[in-house]
Amino acid sequence: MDDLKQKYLSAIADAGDEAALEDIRVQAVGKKGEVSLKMRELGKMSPEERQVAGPALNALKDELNSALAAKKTALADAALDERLRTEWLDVTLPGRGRGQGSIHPVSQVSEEIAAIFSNLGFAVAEGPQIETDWYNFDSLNIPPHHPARQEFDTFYMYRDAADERPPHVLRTHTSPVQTRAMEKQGAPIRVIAPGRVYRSDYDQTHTPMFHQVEGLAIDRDISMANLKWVLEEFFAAFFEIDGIKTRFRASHFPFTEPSAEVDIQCSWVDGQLKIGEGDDWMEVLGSGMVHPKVLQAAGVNPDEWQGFAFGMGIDRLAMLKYGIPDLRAFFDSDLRWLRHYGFASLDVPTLHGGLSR
Ligand code: 2NL
Repeated sequence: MDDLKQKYLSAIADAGDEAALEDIRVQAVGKKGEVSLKMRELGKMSPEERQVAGPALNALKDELNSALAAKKTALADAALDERLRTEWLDVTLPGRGRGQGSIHPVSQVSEEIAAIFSNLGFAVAEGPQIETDWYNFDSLNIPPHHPARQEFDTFYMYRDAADERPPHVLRTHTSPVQTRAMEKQGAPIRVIAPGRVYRSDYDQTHTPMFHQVEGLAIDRDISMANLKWVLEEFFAAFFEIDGIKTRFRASHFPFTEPSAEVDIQCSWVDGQLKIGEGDDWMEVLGSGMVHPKVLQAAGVNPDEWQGFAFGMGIDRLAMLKYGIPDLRAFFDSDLRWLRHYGFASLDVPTLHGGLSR
């Protein structure tokens, strides 16, 4: 009986977990366990033998049961200690934050431009980015084989030889939006047309997709004096500089006559550009009085109506306003400038702590 006791006490001491301990309990003191079997043998014993073996077996059973209980408690304590050691949480760590989203600078500048012209009485018009060559060129006094069609580096849509629809292009400017607005609304009209335009060109100052805003004001007696006032109001509001000066230089566009390129006052000091001061000039837009043929093409009688139009690059304006040196930064998914210029919209934290794109 001492052998039995030693065997089970040492097995209990060595049990590594609660499952092993339960196996030992069943083997030792379970219904068909070794101790229980021995107890069943008591009936076959003589009264004298039973008197000694009975209490001894009961004592053994009690001792094993309390050893099992003690070991069970010890194992549970050890398991809890292990969890406390490994499953801790430092509640003083800083949170993950929410990754503040913000608007893309081109979208922001588009909205700023629309708000300023809205205050000047201009509506916002939109139109298709895939245009017929008639709307993109012919209606703007750029006939087939006109050299300007080459200058625009136009993307032509694929067209089957048997296709009877007119040729389509990715619009090279938003002028067709204004032709469509004149067709629909007639004169008088004051609209701006902001949006994406496409030219096959790619370097530090050109991307094949960029953003343009054009403006159009048609009435009975609109002149270039009105154009100059509107543009000076616009630049003063956009760059937040009262009395910013503009300079008009004679130029040529097929869709305007006369035409002018417009510069704004600026200075270059130690390679640093400052808008609205100094005696340098920065070219920012093209403009002019809408060509009679363009009015005619849009169904507006040029003997009755006249007006100005202008076009400028939104991306370039955003670069000037926010000091962004390379146009490609806008569209190359480069996040460095986003953070640098305070537009952190794509800075989303991930579970592994890196930056997601
Ligand atoms: C430039 C030149 C310009 C226009 C765009 C225009 C539109 C209509 C009629 C006449 Cl519907 N003109 N747009 C006029 C002059 C210049 O853009 O260099 N833009 C960046």
